[in-house]
Amino acid sequence: MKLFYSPTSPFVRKVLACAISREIDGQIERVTTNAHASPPELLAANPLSKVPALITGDGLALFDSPVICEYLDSVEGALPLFPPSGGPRWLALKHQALGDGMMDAAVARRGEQQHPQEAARDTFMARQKAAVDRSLAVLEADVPHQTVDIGTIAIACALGYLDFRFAHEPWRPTAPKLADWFALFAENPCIARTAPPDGK
Ligand SMILES: N[C@@H](CCC(=O)N[C@@H](CS)C(=O)NCC(=O)O)C(=O)O
Repeated sequence: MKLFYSPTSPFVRKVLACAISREIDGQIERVTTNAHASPPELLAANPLSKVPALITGDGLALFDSPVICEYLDSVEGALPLFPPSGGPRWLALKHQALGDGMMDAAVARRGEQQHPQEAARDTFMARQKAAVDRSLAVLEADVPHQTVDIGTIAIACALGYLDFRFAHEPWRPTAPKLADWFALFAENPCIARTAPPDGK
């Protein structure tokens, strides 16, 4: 399998964390890709020009991290990260949606930071920040379980991205129970081994 990859993307981290958890990361070749430059190989796999995108062993091009992660869940026989049915499934999918949404908001805000300051930009950025702050409050009020599944992986990747790109806005003082959860969860190899690079 071939993964269009960026070491700073939290969505790529989520995909790799799933692969590590399922012990199939050795089957994935990483192709470092600047999605913003829209290289033709990426566009051939993903017309949206985003990473992650995965070419499967059968040559199928898949994109959007939830789709890729669910595909990885079908490879070989390790324990699934998507619970098959019932309450555990809906909770995991809801947590995945929350983690992905936090990453969408934080990535968008980070992108806007590079542009000249103007009222419309500031309104947009404040809206993204509010979405992340509300999500942190929801998670603090109902801290996730420690089981490694698609939901807890997505939330951990979102919190890791806040630490990586918004270290100047510490979230732990207002979410201490979530901070304790993350400290323990981050010891799992799938999170420990996928930390973003220092100082970028
Ligand atoms: N919904 C997508 C989001 C992926 C995404 O936003 N990737 C960013 C990097 S973190 C990207 O490739 N951005 C390039 C662009 O928007 O042009 C997923 O879950 O995979």
